[in-house]
Amino acid sequence: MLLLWALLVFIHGTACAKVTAYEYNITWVNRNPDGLHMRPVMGINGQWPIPALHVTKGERIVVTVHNHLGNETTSLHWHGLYQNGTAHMDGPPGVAQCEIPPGDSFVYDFKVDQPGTYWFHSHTRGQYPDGLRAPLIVDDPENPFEDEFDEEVVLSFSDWYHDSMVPLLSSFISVTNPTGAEPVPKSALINDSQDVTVAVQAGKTYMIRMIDIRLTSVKELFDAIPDDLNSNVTGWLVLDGNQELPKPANVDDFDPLDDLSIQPLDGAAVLDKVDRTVTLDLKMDNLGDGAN
Ligand SMILES: [Cu+2]
Repeated sequence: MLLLWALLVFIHGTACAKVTAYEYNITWVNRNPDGLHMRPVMGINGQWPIPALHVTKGERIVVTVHNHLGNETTSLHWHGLYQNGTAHMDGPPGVAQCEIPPGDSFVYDFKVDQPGTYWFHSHTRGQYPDGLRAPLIVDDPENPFEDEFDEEVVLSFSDWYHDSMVPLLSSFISVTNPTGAEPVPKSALINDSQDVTVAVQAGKTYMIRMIDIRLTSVKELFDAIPDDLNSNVTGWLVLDGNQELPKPANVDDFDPLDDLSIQPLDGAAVLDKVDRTVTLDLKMDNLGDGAN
């Protein structure tokens, strides 16, 4: 009997990863991240910007989500995680789970087995541009680049709307919008803010994790761009906090980077020149009811 008990403890002990539990109370909070317009945004535990979730590869996370929004259903999706064997924890309502109704809760419980830079966000309608989103950083206990940097910095980049998504979606998917013109945002944000400063020290090497959490902002996508739209946002790397910050530079045109020119750092072989081209002609057709 003692042997069986010892054996059970052994099996249990080896099968269990480190488990971290979180309680996420989702509520409306009022914020004005671009200094132009106060609006309700979706926060977690009264906080917005929502703090990044830092976990370690191999860890099991148990996130209990309480929907205290009152007027909207919700969900959380763990962007980029494969969810092998835990597809029911992936988040998309109507696909992986039911919506979490107001006043109800849902427990996300899964093992995180991929290191890297991700984010989590609501997967309900257009809810994440209403603020329900945050970086999800999975540390690698065996990071091959561990010795090559001293500290990490997480930066998220986003567009920002002054209207909530419920009215924006109903005017977007509407007979009055037959071309399916996407709503144009009002501002751009870094780390859900416009005055981000990152303290840096000379001689240190930083690994910067960059996350694109915007909804739509590709200039080419918009049918018309208002003249007063400032698509610039500036953040500062600060060496000496006693100095005044320089005025933000206004950039009218960006020099796009050809990402085919980026070389993989992990030594993976670059693919040879293409020897075969497949041409696909795609047409974006809009239906008469404005839905595309
Ligand atoms: Cu996503």
